[in-house]
Amino acid sequence: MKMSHEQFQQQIDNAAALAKAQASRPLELAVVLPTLNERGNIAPMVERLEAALGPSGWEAVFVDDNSRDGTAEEARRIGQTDSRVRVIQRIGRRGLASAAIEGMCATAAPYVAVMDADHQHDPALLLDMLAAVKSGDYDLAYASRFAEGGNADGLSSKGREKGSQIANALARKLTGTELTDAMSGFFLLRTEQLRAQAGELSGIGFKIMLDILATATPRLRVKEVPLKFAERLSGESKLDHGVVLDFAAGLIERYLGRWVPVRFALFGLVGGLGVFVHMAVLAAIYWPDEIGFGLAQATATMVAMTFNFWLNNLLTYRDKKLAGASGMFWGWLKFCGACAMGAFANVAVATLLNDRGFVWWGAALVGVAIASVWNYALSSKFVWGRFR
Ligand SMILES: Nc1nc2c(ncn2[C@@H]2O[C@H](COP(=O)(O)OP(=O)(O)O)[C@@H](O)[C@H]2O)c(=O)[nH]1
Ligand SMILES: [Mg+2]
Repeated sequence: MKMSHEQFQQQIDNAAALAKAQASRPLELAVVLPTLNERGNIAPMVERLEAALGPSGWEAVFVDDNSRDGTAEEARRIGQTDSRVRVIQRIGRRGLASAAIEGMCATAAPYVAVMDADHQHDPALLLDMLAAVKSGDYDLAYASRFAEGGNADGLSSKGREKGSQIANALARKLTGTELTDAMSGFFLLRTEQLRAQAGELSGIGFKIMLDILATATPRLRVKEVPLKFAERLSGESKLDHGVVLDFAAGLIERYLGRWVPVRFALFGLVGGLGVFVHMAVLAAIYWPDEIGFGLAQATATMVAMTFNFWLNNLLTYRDKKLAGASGMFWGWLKFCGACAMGAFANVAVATLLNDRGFVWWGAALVGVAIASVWNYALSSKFVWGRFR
């Protein structure tokens, strides 16, 4: 049957009204996606979000730590024609937890979710999670790989699965809540709740959801939805998941963090171990008749410095870890440079104090303290930080 002009006009009007109604749905949910070299995953992710959440009422906030593969450019390219897509490009910064916090604080949406950008988390779960929190029965909803109906096949190793189990047991103690997957990085809550807690969150190492659950008073009511954890779509994993190590750093941060910055505590710990390494190497290679003290001491110093660099990279700065042969080499060289200056300051100050009549061990300790602070400040800026 042929359509009359009026009918045709009516259809157009209806379609326009529908489009307007959809387009003007107010912003309800922000999905925060921290990214590091995820260029190929951005466009498909936006498509999947649209498929799961509909044409409006949501936005995606990609928080990119200045990825070399042009992830931020790719997100901006999409954002030019799609205002639901936003980008926070962080320069000279690294870290999943702090990226998530910043993204969550950068939206006007009343509900906010955090998920991985590599497609291991299924956006189709977002609506269920949103419904749970909107109902008022729950404060936080999260996707669990180990809940009934979920699976962790996408986990790259058995070791990681084991690590998750240990972490769950610890988390139970910490949060007072039964969680099947405490290390999950896929969760949703009211943005207001997050903002109220933002000042308390550590922003390093510690899995961010766990940090939120552990710091909340009163305790949050948690809804689990089962997640079928998928293989990542493209790119590679950046996190090596010393889950247990992450957890330990988180605990230190939580209980000691208000007195000593955790990084400095870890740096000091590594420095202390370095002294043992130094003495052990010295004792092993120094034979007065064969190798002179100077040479032995220099060798021990190099070994200890290299050991300290390696352990700091693995532990103290695990969230900003240097990788690759050239990254490691330059990092190591700069670390040695920082330590050399620290040693110089150490000797200069200790000598001065000693000359002024300070007891010898007191002078030495002041020298060591100055060198530690100096090395820490220099290496966190130049080796692992802003100016690397
Ligand atoms: N902004 C930011 N994102 C990160 C960082 N490290 C990892 N990510 C992102 O966090 C998500 C999870 O990381 P991934 O490497 O897949 O970890 P895995 O799934 O646990 O192996 C991905 O979207 C990564 O791109 C980081 O230092 N900064
Ligand atoms: Mg992943």
